[in-house]
Amino acid sequence: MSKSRMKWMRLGLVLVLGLLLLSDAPKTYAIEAAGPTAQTDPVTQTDTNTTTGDTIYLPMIAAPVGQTTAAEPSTPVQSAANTTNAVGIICTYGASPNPTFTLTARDGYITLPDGNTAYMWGYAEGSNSFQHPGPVLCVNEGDTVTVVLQNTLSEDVSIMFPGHETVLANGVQAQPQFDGGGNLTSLTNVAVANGGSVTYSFVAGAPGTYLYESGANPRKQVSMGLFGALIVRPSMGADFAYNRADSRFMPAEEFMVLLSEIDPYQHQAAENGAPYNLNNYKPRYWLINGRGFPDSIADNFAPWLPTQPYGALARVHEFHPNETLPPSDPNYHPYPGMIRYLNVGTEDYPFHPHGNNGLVIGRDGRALEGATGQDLSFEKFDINIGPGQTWDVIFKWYDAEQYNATTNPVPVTIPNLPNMVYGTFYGGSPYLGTTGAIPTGGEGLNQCGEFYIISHNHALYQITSWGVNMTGPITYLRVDPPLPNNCP
Ligand SMILES: [Cu+2]
Repeated sequence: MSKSRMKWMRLGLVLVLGLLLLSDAPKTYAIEAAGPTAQTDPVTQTDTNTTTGDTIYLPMIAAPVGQTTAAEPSTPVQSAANTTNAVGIICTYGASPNPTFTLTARDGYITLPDGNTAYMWGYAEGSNSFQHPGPVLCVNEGDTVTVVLQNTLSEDVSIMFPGHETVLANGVQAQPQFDGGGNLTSLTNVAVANGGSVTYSFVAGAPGTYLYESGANPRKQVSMGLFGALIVRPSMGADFAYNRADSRFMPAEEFMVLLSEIDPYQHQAAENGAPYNLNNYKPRYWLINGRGFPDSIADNFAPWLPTQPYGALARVHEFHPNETLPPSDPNYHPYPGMIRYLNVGTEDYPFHPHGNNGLVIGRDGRALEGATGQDLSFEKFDINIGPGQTWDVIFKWYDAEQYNATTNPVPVTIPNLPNMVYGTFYGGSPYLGTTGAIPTGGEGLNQCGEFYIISHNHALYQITSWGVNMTGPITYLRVDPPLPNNCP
């Protein structure tokens, strides 16, 4: 990372922290107390922000997020891990090599950052209640995957598996569906309304990231929420993106950014069974993993978001600064983090992680490599994901300039307190792993001198929830200090 990039990153962090304080952020800030296996009430205190008077939650990240200090062993088959972690992708597994999933199309509601709720349709796991988005299905390359779709909704629904060939429906080749007049009604076989069922099966193909989504009236049904992510793990192991040694990543630092949008009038019409003219389609909300910021940075399974289980906070440790493998220093992480981006909306989402370039290693479920395996990955700052696309990106964060309060201080004068705007997550010191005094009234959500770096859609009109700005598709990269640290 160049010095200038680091400086821009730091400037960006300061600006963002300032913006956060200035923004009229909703009240549910925070990070759940623990994972779902140890749900305790978050600590509450009276909000010191007198403009809202609401109660806020203090962040108490207690659940482990896999702060491993050395290389994870490569596992040839999927483990049952990563189903309850507070941060990172939550996989839904079946039993390899013949995983079977039951997805039930049902309706429900989600909470949006402006306080509204939206009526949604979604794929729930088995007989579970509604969730948004659908479960993240994690399978192994070569698995024969069976997905049983059950339909409780009042119109026919279906599931497509783009990127996979030879999908069967009830044992025969899946086919587009037409009505009696020859009009296309679905791109694949359906589960009929009010209790119908269909069973899809396919062999999990090339490793990578895929969408699954309704093929029945998709401009309505996908918009209503009938979608989810499918991850195919390579035979090399669950900590590789592809069957390439250079695609290895830290399993505890694997994240999903599933981007979507909502036109509330379309959803209202669906709820009321009323007609809706798609010429009037106009999204007002944009979401990551089914949540808008600041809910997006809350833990997986945050109890106040019962239908929106997936958080989008990325939490990493420093990559080893000299990049030698195997790692010589167990206090750093030897492999990069990985983000799986998916766009299920109708327009480009130029997602933009501050602080470091990503290395794009795959798109649409295909590794970026030549015919004989040449590495065709490329570095990218703005990750511009087109509708229906998926991008696989690995990234490394390391403290390029090693700033230190005594040995290598930042080469700028820290302004006087009255001239500073403190962000909610600022720890009072610009040095990683160091905390300092924050002014009276500062909310003090920093835990151990960690950094928070914003990531967001850079189409700034999308950074809103129907006019409540600085919400929507925003999340953070949280960088913890090197181990040993005192982070919870
Ligand atoms: Cu930005």
